[in-house]
Amino acid sequence: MSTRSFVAVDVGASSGRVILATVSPDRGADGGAPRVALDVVHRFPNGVIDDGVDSAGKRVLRWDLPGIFAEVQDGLAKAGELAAERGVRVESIGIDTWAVDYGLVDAAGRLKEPVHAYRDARTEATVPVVHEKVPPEKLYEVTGLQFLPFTTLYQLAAEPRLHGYQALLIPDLLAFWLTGSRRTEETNASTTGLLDARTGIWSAQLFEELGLPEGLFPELIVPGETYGTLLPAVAERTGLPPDTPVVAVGSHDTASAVAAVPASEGEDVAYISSGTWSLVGVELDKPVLTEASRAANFTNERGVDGTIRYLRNVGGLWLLSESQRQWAAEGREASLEALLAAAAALPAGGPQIDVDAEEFLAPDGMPERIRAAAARAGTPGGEVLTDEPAAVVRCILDSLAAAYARTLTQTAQLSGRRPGAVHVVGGGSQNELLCRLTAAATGLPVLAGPVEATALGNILVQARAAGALDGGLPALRAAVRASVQLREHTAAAV
Ligand code: ADP
Ligand code: LRH
Repeated sequence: MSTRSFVAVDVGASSGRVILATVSPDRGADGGAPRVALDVVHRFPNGVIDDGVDSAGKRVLRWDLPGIFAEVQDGLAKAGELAAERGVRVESIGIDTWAVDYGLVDAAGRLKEPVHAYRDARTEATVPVVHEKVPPEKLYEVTGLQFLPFTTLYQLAAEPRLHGYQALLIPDLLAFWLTGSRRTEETNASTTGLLDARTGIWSAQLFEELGLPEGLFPELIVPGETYGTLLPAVAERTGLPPDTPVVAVGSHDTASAVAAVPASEGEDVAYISSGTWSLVGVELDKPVLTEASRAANFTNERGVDGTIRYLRNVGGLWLLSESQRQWAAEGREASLEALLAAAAALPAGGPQIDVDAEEFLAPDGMPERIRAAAARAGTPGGEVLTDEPAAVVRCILDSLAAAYARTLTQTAQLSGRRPGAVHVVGGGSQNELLCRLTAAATGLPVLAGPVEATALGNILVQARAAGALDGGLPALRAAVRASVQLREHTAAAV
């Protein structure tokens, strides 16, 4: 059987990539699972943009969506060129990005204003306003979503005007610009705080109680369905045929990453999706909506094939990348490789911080904020966190590993699942020191990889929709296992 080609557009908070993937349905002599090979044809940096202060003196942070869309089209053009060189056709395109953010689009399709980034301070004022209308206990009962101050519903409450506009989540906005079709992909819709966790559809009751216009979001679309085909201008700019479909995938990047966690069939799917955030949890088939779950701030986000991603947002490598940005600006050592080597040489048992604290959400001055938090937390031996970059890095990684261990223990208590290993996927799976510290803190074997889990999950859902492979998530995961090499870290090896 011949190979099949698909394109993944995967845009994270720190970088984006466009990937041409080859799926080989031919199971070969060993009768194994289909294999996927990825070619990253285009990479580009991403990050929040400082847009000054608003009338209340609050910092305004945005994303450059037109810039991202230009990069996406450049990537699609490169993918088309590589496919042409190989004499293959791009069968479809899938898009995933970070969650919760949206653009407001008018009837003519124009953006009301540049898109706000979720780290923007505007929701500080609106969280209490929303909770006044619907108390947090009630929100949890309906949506099963953890409290994060930047969840879409708090952002929408900051909008001076919604009538006459539709809210398009970021992957849906990119799909709209590619195809002209307006839809809301289900896994990402589940991060808005407006979807009913039990039914998987918009909660009419919450819309009413929060005074949100009906039809604010376009109709839902589930992974595997098609948004539409390329607009003529996009086909012209990218060189791809106009009949190329854009297929919905787990458009919330974490949903695509979890779909590609290389767990074996029958194994509990326990994961740390490690990038800007660390998403720590398990896959379930039903939400957990208990008061204990709410108190522990666990979320029930929707995954591919109607699964539940039962997890917590734990602080992530944002703390490290923001610190690196600061050190680079000061002319100090900022290379990841050098910092990690120096941090690995430091002794265990140093100062730790609460990586989940809201004080780390905003950009700028990260090392100083970390040192201040470490001083407040203190250590039994009275050690002080110096301003040496290596010491700060070690503090971040020790604190992340400890938070992962706490969260996995809680996951087991709240969900009743007791996984025998934890899979670390995403960019952070390359961080050997963090993987080793995680194995030591959790006492579980850590299986690291794939780095590009999100893109793999994106591709596999498209491949299945095109009939290039079949089966449920276990079949998709078998294809991941057949395609990548995992690295195992055990507590004993630390
Ligand atoms: P996002 O999708 O949120 O933008 P990624 O999954 O791309 O995040 O992960 C980005 C993070 O991965 C970086 O902040 C960095 O800390 C980590 N990372 C990337 N490359 C390496 C590497 N070679 N070694 C260790 N860590 C790495
Ligand atoms: C990770 C992620 C996470 C969300 C956050 C906004 O990229 O999508 O799952 O909570 O970004």
